[in-house]
Amino acid sequence: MASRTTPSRSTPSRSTPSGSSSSSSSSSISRTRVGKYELGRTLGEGTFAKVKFARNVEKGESVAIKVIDKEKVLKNKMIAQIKREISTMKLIKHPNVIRMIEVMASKTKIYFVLELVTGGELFDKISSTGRLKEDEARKYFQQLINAVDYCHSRGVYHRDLKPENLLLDANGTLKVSDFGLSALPQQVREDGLLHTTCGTPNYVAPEVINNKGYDGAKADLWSCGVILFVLMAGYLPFEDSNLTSLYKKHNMPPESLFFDDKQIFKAEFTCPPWFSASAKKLIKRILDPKPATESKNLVVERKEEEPKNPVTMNAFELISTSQGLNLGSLFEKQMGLVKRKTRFTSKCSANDIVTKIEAAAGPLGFDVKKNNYKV
Ligand code: PIT
Repeated sequence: MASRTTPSRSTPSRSTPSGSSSSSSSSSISRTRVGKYELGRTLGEGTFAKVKFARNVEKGESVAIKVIDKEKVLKNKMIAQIKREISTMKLIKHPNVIRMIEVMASKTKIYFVLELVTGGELFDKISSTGRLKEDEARKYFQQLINAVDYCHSRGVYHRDLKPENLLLDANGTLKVSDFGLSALPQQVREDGLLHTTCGTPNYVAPEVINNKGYDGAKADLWSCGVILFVLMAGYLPFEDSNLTSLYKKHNMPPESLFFDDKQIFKAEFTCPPWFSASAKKLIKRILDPKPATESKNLVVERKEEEPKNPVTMNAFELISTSQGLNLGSLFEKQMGLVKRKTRFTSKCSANDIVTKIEAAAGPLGFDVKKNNYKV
């Protein structure tokens, strides 16, 4: 079932920045200024954004700036996604995740100022050398797991982990990038699961493809398993054409491709002979198409259906809902789509606030109903 071809890139490529601002080519580089940043050459390009090399002219520091076209965002109804990407990146500060320095906006563009890394993509390591030795793959895998574990501990699920989104800095340290498809706890439905199908087919867990909801942490872990396989094998564990076209072609629920013995495709793969016994064992445990099997061995955190405590917000979440710093203001004037809400904050406990609202509402003739701290 394994594909013998080198995994193909699923997103437009990024070029490796030279690191210096390259005075020799200064005449051919446009000198656009965005605030205190002078934009340089393009490091990578996607459908909705470009990542550019830039220099902070006040501090002399080099950064990467992701330039997003507002019109494309509006046309493609991606406002929520961009907001989520910003909230996510602000929450995450980890040595193995690209750091967001600041966000700016002009009339037509949104700018994410990001940590500059100059070592290219992990993907390039496999395509240039075919595959990695187990020791090297282990080093990157450990860094990846550290980053993913940290993100999960903050309630952030990446949902599009693949070698192209793993960048390397000048010292070869792995940095996870591209949180454009990431999910935050707010997206978890009442069943405690995520429901949006996203990611890149080759790296996506079976339960993400079926529409019944999935655990974001387990889905990311599946992608890590595929990444480890690809790093050490030099090819994908699951055939691309099987995954992408089979469930479309047969017009059947994707999960049946994985769970029914009689179906053409199961999540079966064979480890190449050069994998060590322990690597095989680890990958087989991670690439288990039935995450419930895994749960027998692991403690799984379940979301309470009825929250016992009122919803709490951390500083970043609070900031992202406040008018002054709300990203809605990046869009609001043009679109009038972002709803204005008035929020009050209080130092009193939730119970005190509820009691006071009850006391005030009763004499005004209101029939007060309470449910999970909503009044
Ligand atoms: C670099 C160099 C480079 C690309 C990037 C950063 C991109 C980083 C990035 C992009 C995202 C995101 C987080 C980080 O959500 O070639 O220093 O969309």
